[in-house]
Amino acid sequence: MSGKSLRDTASDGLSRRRFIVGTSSILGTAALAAQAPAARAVDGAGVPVVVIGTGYGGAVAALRLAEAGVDVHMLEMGMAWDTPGSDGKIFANTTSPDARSYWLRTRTKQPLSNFLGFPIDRDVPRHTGILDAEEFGGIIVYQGRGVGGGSLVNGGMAVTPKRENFAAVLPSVDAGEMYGTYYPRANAGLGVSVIDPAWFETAECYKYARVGRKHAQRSGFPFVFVPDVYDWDYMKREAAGTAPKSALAGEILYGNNHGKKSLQQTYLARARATGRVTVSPLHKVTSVTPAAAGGYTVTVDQIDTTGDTVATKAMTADKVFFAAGSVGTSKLLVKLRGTGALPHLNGEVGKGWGDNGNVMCGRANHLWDPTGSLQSAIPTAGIDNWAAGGAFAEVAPLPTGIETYASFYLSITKNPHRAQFTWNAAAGRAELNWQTAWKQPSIDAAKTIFDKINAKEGTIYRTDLFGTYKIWGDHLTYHPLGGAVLGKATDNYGRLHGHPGLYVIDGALIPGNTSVNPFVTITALAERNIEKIIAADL
Ligand code: FAE
Repeated sequence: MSGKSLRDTASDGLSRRRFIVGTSSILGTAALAAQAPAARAVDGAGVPVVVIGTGYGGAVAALRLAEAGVDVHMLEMGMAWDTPGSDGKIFANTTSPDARSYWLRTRTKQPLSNFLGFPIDRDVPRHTGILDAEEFGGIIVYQGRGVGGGSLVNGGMAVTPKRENFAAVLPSVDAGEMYGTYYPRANAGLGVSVIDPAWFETAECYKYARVGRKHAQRSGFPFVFVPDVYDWDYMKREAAGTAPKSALAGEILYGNNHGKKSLQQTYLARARATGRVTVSPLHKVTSVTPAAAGGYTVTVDQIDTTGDTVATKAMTADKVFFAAGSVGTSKLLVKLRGTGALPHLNGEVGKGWGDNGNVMCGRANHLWDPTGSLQSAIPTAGIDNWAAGGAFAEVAPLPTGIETYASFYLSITKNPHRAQFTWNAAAGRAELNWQTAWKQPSIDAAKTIFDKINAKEGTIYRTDLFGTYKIWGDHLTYHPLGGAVLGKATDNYGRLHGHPGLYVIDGALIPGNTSVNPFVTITALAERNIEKIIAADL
């Protein structure tokens, strides 16, 4: 294995002083020492493998490579999220966002921007918080930032798509292998399970889901339980008052302090236990380019918690895995092609990006149909109208702590539009050409469910959640997918065309839609690809 050159352009001492100055106004000095970036983690000479990003794809790659005896260095732009703040908690509550909540914003950008018509966003100190609301021209893409990627902020809904839908999304992948081997492996690795149906029937915190079921079934729609990575026994203890509350305290969007098995508790814990995996948080990769002596030079900015660069480093690695998420990987790759750092990447890089057809809406129920003031923040059920109407709607919580008489839904829909990332050399940034109007097919698909339910129930859409008199949350996605599609920008296992030793292993491989929530598919595909790569390339 080659790789020697690691150059720090700032000393650790300087980095640390600037870090402390930069953050002391935000979280209190006591919490700072422990949250200092692990700068020393990258001061070895070159490494066999660099993994960019610590979400699902990155975590799978790191674990399996380490188990195969390969040393891995993971570079993650977000924080470690392993140290409590001054309130004794690692993560902020959804109802009271603070500095920890948003990635380098001075004002929150909540997915539900309004309630009863009033704006609910508030000022927060600029900080390397956990949720990035990344704004492109026509869409806001929400992403997790930190060690664990999206697993830190997501609802944990762990859905294996129907086999026929998977085959339509990724026809070049052997579905028999996926359903026989890799989906089961991913579900086991992630710790996926289903709610106890008997408990569901009586739990106060799932009244909203039972109302959702009643309305779905009265209109003839299939209603399905959705597996999750939340520890259901823990949630029972929360409900019984014998354990600190997390899902039942409204925690989700800015992290769960208890109960949820994020990647920190599953794949990444196992990866670290091998002793072969090093993780450097607050390290943002800016370039990858062929190294003179073979392998690749990876350039990385070490940042402080205000987002300022405190050091720029270069590592060399024989192999580099892009696992920065659909947006992160796509942005990096189009930049590297556009700037000539990786000149042989093909014309497919940047293409095939989609929003998994995400669209949100709320319904106003009658006063005799309350959805409950206590709502588990972890969704557990969905309405499956994919085959007939192109929509799978999760019955989502509105954990406000008060009775809202609202039913709230995040729909995943069959939306044919695909956008492209390109490198704007003049502006020095990657851009995405998604158009807001492209959400119309998603709205139409969601209406196949909710127009019918409203007609049956004599109810109407809420118009107060996404602005004033605005029904559809059509400005955002939680599920970015594509940009380096399997079999197009890469071969059938994620090897990037044009540059041997570079791999994509995250949601960028999936062409824009999975028909359900995506992370189980991202994990299973990563399991499939890394097995082949370890066998053939290492
Ligand atoms: P991801 O998990 O995004 O990890 C990429 C990592 O790379 C991140 O930690 C980045 O900070 C890091 N990174 C990016 N750029 C760089 C760089 N230049 N240098 C260093 N590090 C970098 O990627 N999916 C479900 O299946 N079920 C759900 O219930 C669900 N709920 C969601 C709720 C919310 C609010 C959000 C935002 C997402 C949700 N998702 C859900 C989507 C899911 O989290 C997402 O598909 C996966 O996290 C994507 O996995 P990747 O490995 O592709």
